[in-house]
Amino acid sequence: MERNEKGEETMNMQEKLDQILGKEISQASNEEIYDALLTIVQEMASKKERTDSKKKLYYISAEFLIGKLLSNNMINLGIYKEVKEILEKHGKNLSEIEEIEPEPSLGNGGLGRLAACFLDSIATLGLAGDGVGLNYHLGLFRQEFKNNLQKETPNPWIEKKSWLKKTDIVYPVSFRGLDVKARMYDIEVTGYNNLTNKLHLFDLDSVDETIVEDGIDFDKKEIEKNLTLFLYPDDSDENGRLLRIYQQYFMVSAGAQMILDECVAKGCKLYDLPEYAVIQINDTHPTMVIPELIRLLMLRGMDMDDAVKVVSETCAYTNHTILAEALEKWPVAYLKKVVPQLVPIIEVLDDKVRRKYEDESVSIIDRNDTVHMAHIDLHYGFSVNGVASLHTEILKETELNNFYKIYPEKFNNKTNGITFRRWLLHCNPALTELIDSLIGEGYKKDAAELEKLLKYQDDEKVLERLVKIKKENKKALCRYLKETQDIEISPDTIFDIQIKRLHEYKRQQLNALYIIDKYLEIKAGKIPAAPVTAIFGAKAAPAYVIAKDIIHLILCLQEIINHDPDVSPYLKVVMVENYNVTKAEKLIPACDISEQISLASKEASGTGNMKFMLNGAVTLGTEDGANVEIHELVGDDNIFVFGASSDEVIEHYAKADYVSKEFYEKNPAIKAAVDFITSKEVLAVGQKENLERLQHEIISKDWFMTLLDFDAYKEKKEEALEAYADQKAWAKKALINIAKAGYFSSDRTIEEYNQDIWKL
Ligand code: GPQ
Repeated sequence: MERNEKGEETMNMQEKLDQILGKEISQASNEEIYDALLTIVQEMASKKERTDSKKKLYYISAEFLIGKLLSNNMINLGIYKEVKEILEKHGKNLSEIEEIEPEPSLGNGGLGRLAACFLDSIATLGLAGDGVGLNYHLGLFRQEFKNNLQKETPNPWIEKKSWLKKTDIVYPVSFRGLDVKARMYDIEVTGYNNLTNKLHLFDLDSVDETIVEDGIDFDKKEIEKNLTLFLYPDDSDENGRLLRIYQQYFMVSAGAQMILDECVAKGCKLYDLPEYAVIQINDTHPTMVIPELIRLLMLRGMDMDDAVKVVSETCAYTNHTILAEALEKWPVAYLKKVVPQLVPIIEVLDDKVRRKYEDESVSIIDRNDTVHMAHIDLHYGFSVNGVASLHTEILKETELNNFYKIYPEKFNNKTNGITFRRWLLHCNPALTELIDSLIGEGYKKDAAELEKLLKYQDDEKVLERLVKIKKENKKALCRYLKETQDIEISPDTIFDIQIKRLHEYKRQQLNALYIIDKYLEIKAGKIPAAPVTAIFGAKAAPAYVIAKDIIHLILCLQEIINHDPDVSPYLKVVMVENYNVTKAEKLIPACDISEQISLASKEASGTGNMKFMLNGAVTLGTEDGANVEIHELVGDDNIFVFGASSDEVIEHYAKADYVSKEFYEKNPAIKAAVDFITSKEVLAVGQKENLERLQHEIISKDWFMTLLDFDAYKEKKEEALEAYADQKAWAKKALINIAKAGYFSSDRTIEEYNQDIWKL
């Protein structure tokens, strides 16, 4: 026994583990050890809960892509090393224990992962800020590959013993003709050497997983049984879209009631709500929180004008996209079917706007009786921010220009960031150790200190160590891919990685066309100087047909190329199955070239780009999203930039003058690559319908201008591959990328949110 500051007897870690296990560590199974560690971490975390804050942030989001929590929490609580050593002493391996934890499936992509990084940084900075979301039982979906196609299956992740703590807190939520109860579950969010906040996830006791059959199909009308089954249920039919409204309202109504309760419990008079709460609305999924809060305040006796004022001073909105199809719009008729109580409020909000502004484009309800959710946020929130400086500029000057003219003071930029605890300390311990040995550990709290690494940019010993660490990480990835997918690749090839949601604007198809071009060159006898392994990971939304066709093409290329003895020594293709946070943590540290090739102007920020940079990969990218800021930070010599600029792209759209067919017909390399999609080689392993559809899309539409950038991409990629041959010069680029990555710590981003928006 040891004694704490108060002189009480406390158990050390070893004693705690022994006590919970009731046996020697060496005699316990990995499952038992995992359970015991979970108990210890939860107990430690809950002791650090903060209780003293007046004002609190509520980050409300449909997604929280939090990843596995055990190691991250142990790092944040400062017990990781100790536990690892104790386990090793007893013949146990922490990474094997980590394998046991299921990854929570509560998010889809960058938006959800950003929310998770933000929660980590909020707690790390000691700010009072909780997440509010939904507890999806079957998650997004699990991706499986069959016959070179994506198949979706449920992804159940909640186990008997998990990070979720069931609470007794229950809020009534009413839909048209249906009253339900929202139960709150909590996950503790530990800060690095700091306090603990919470992620509140609402759920319905009556949800029934057994109604799911045949992949991820289920009866969309059985709301009491299906409400929190899946994140983003298929919305290609009306019932699917209605279900999304049910989910969104369930989340915001329960969330709003919780927020009001917490504030009142702290002594808040409802007119003073903005002094107690600030609500950050993460894209438009939670937008209904605005009319719902107004409704709840009116129920508690406030008149509407006052309620509107109070809510407008409490809510702030983050925009994550300029893609028109991603900005949510709900027909009034749908809202009437699900949440009729909100419709009169939204109508008054619209009316107020119409009285003030003649410009129809800023109205909330349009001529087709459709509600533009973002417009509610823009008029009735006090802040609107983009997520990278280019993105915010495009919002101000183009996409939301009409709103910018009305409310210039509301617009601000908050360039995204990532938590270095997960994306360096945990996922790349060897690199972390090297950095510690060179510049000390100060960078773990102040990421800007990474710049101290710059003085080693010509230090051969340091550069050699960097190269060695990368090589070891690549070997580890090779072992992992062999074990999980029985794919064999060589760590002596260049690892070129594109991992992100599958979307046409992200242009995985451009990468695929390059791979075809390379394949054809090798077949024609042009042997590349350096062998490359092209690695992808991506899920496509189940109803997004072309995205699934692109996955199909990549899987076909994987089969053809990897089995072709003429080609595979120089080129291999890997599509990682069921890409998720856990897999990202293995892929990113092993990457040489980071593919960030979205059509300029379309990627709001990107955050994978930052994770790769931090782990010493060099970006091959367009001037899009946060790539622009990466470029500015590392300089021309340490990034490979190509392609049309966002201004050019915006002009092409304005003039509608991009014709993909002209590129296809005039450029023989493009024509050969596009034709190959339906060649006999690909048809031998693929589906005619899918491949023809994709090919037709590229030739006749190509909305995201893949062919426009093909030549520039190919040229730049060749340049990058050649540059790789000079290992020392490459390592220097890697080192400069790491040193300059400090700006992209989410601690910096959160400090800015707090200073400019939240003011906690
Ligand atoms: N993002 Cl609107 C998503 O992941 N999902 C979405 O529904 C929307 C945006 C991403 C966006 O594409 C990335 O560029 C950003 O880096 C990320 O949000 C976080 O801001």
